[in-house]
Amino acid sequence: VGKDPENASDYDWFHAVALATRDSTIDRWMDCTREAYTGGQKRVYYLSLEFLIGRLLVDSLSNLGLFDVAREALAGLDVDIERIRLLEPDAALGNGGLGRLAACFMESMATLGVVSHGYGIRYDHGLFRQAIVDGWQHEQTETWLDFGNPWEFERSEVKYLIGFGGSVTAATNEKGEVQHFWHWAEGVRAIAYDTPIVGWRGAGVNTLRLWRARPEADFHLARFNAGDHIGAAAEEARAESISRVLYPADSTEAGQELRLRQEYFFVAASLQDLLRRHIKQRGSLDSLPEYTAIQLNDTHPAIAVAELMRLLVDVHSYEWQHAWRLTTATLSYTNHTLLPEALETWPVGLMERLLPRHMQIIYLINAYHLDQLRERGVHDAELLRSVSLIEEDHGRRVRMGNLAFLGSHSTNGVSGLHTQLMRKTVFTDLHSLYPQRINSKTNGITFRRWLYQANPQLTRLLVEHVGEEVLDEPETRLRELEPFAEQAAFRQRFAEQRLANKRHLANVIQERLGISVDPTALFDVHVKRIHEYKRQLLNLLHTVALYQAIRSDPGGNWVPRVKIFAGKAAASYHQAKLIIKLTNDIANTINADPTVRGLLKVVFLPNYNVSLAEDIIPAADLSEQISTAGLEASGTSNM
Ligand code: 26Q
Repeated sequence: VGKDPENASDYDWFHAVALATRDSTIDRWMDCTREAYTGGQKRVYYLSLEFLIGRLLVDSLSNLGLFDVAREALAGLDVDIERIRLLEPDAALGNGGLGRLAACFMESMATLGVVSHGYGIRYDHGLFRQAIVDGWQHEQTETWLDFGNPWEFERSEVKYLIGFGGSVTAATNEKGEVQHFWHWAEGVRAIAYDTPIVGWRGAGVNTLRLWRARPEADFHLARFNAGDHIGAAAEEARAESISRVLYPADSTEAGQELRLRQEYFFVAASLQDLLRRHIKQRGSLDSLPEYTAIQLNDTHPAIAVAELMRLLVDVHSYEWQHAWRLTTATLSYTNHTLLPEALETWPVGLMERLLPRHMQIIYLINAYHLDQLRERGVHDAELLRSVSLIEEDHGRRVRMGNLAFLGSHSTNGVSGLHTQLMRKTVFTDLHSLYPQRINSKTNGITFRRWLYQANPQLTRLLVEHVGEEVLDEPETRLRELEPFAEQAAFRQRFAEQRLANKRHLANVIQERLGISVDPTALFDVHVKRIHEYKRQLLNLLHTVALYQAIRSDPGGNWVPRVKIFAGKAAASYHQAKLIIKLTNDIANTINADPTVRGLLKVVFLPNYNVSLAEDIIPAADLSEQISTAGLEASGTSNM
């Protein structure tokens, strides 16, 4: 990094270690990329508006088996890796579970040797930083890129032009076929930024490709040269606003135009990119579904259905039915919620203005779909209305869930119960028409981050008792731990390890809040986005009830307990913000009351993120998973 060791700041050290680590992933990464081109493997493309990655230094070092080497090398230079690693900002390009799942899948696929690419947006600003002032949540801009991002490679040469607005014309070609031309009014450039994702023991290295929006250069320059400097700057700002900031809501707000522009922007860039790769490797798009699986992370990328149809029909001249077969055989859709307010719909008017050709294609998909049903003898008007892509009741809107379902060959829920409820509620009618389509894929987490890295002491205990193999085959080997449950010596070690994790969290609480908590108390943990259906309020009622019970019987046989809360509220979600304020007020009252004598403490740890989760979760004695039955699709912090 161009500094003498004597003058290097801790930050320089972090940067140097990160660059050295990145360097040792490159050879494997290039190998994997080359193998993917020569091999016959199917590629997985994970399209997601969110990747909630957290820090990468320890993740990469530990998966490469270089953590101890790095620690010793740094110690020889008088640098403590434990201090350095804390300087890395979290990559917080996600809101919660859905984004974290995407990040876990990327690492997991690299570990399993699945050839995969994540596609998303390189937001300048990730999820807001949460500050607590007088008990209230304040949102602060998150600036993860301020000191540069050592993990990414800017690929200036990988860029695509993405169109918006304008109009559509049709013409008959020499073969007598009608061809459509979309004359878009506004072009935005998508530039690729690649981050290598290393799998366990460096087995595979896959690519997370995030798109940044830039103005279309020539257009912009022409304006500038003509003397319209303000106009040129406005043009630039308008284009770049697309990748400026993550939408900080975890359930749908009123459909905002910028959100739709984000969705189309990254879908269009990703599809152009993966089709180009497929044609280069396989010659023609006829074999697309054989070699390509595109997974839609919720409906956020569902416009991919219409965009893939547009590319196949308008650009690659496929006949409609053939294009539809290729599209549905390539796409799959994961649903993460049944909450009616969280099901995405877009006003037809907005769609027509921003994506006129896509709106035509959606109408056509709908017409073929409804015709086909009538041919199959389905005439029930109510049923046809409910499976239509267009909602007619509250102003006409495009239903993105129905579009994603129809445009894919597989639609999955994220737990057994959630999948069953998809069949019984939101997708009943579509399910009755396509009974094979809905299936269940229970969520998981990567053991590498959430066990080996976040809980090294427990990992050591596992390795000592069932052997090193547990790290490679935890699904089968963890079973071998069972007999030790009865062994006093093992239980002693287990208890010590737990206490160490709780001491660490107690230190974090002391540092951040100035509150001292007893590490031997029961740590009762409720951490996740703040939402009424997740029922933090119910837990607060329990907290107050416990407080009153202790006050009325201070000499009772109480188990000392610390209630630990953390989580962000969407900036516009008034009720959720009020729940944060209530938590802090209850904490202040209880923590200041000498009659409870520390038998009960309440803390709200600000700015819950992946790194804080890594400190809290391994220290939980009790993990509160009390969402209203049937409303939590899966939950992953429970894992
Ligand atoms: C949509 C439109 C406009 C603005 C925001 C959104 C939006 C953004 C994020 C809607 C939903 C989300 C995130 C949802 C989410 O995180 N769901 C969680 O997914 C986890 C992984 O499957 C499950 O474990 C959780 O149960 C589910 O709540």
